Amino acid sequence: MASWETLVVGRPNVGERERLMRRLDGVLDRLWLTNNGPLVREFEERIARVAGTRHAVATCNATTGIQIAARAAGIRPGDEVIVPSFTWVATAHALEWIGIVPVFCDVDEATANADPEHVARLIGPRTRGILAVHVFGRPCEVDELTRLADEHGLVLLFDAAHALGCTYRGKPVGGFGTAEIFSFHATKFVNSVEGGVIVTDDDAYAARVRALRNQGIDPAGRIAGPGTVARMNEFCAAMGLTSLDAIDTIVTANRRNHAVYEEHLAGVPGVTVRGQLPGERANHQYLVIEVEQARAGISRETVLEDLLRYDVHARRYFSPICHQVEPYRSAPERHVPLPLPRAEALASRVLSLPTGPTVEPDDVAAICRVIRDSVSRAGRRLVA
Ligand code: T4K
Repeated sequence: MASWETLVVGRPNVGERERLMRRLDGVLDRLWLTNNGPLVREFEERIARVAGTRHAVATCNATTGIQIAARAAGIRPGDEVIVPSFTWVATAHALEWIGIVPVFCDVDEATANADPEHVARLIGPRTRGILAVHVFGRPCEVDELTRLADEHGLVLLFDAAHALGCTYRGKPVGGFGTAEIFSFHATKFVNSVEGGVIVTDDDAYAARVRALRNQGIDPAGRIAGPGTVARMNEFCAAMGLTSLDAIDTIVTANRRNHAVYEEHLAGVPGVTVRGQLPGERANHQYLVIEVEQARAGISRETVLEDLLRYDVHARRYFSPICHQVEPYRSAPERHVPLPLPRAEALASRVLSLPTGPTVEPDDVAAICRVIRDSVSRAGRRLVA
């Protein structure tokens, strides 16, 4: 059983430490630290293989990756892009920071993903794109969103921060829309400390992305226009490769933990474990439960506090959601033209619990006992 200090959502998966050290030694021997070094190129090649795409371009993080992906697709300041509110705020902030206006859509509570019908209702004269999110690694309604984007001439991007290694209709996430963006932040199941990767099948687009990432310098070494500095460095790539080497072990542990959570929380009133898309490959990196207060007799906040008493560090992914925080909350006319009741309801119920290779089935059983006890205490209070 793991020590309680490891029962924390977002514990990084380092992989085999000796491999990491060997890679870091190589970086120091070569004295090639950044600017498209050999480890970054290797990382890009390997991510392109996982995603099944022709190109993968590594960035310093996914947030900057989203910005570059949007700019390379021709989305300009003042343009509107439809984004689900139920996501990490980085999805929206990435756009807002460069003057693109996120307009929030509601989600399907079952999938936690953008509801295409709601997206369709939001398309207006200033809409230039859709940035959908594969929330918790569960692929969103790719076909319907693609159809909508084609019909209205919109750019379609996917924030795939959670979805490395997942599939939609048997095809790896990565090859949909104009581009998809993965995150390799320390808290992701495969991590490069900080990092992102933009994947695409479009050669010309990939060349633009590469230039924008590196001060606008094109593959021929000419300055083709303005760009930013969003390169991944060799130290981050060393971690990314080492963590990626362990991907199968990590996913196996995540899948096992998911099954153990389901087994131990079965029958707890008002508590459900969110599932993945049947028949598709999933990475199970987020273990998310929903606490329905009316049936459980306690709120999600009480469960969170009870877990913390036992040093179990759960997280409210995602709550508050984008349109409930600034600057969006104070400008509903700009960002929230329609009510988002389903995203709000979902946000009030979700709680992410610890998983990953450092979390053993015994730990999961212990965490579930705490939840079960919280709910049954609430039940006894109701009866008394
Ligand atoms: N799109 C989506 C859908 C995303 O979820 C994210 C990021 C992005 C875009 C943007 O990707 P990046 O630009 O970051 O590549 C965390 C992550 O910081 C954030 O990257 C992630 N989503 C989000 C869902 O979770 P916080 O504020 O909860 O992070 P923090 O630092 O409080 O840590 C979370 C947990 O992880 C804690 O329990 C402590 C643990 N932890 C964290 C770090 C950094 C560790 O044990 N070790 C560590 O080194 O946002």
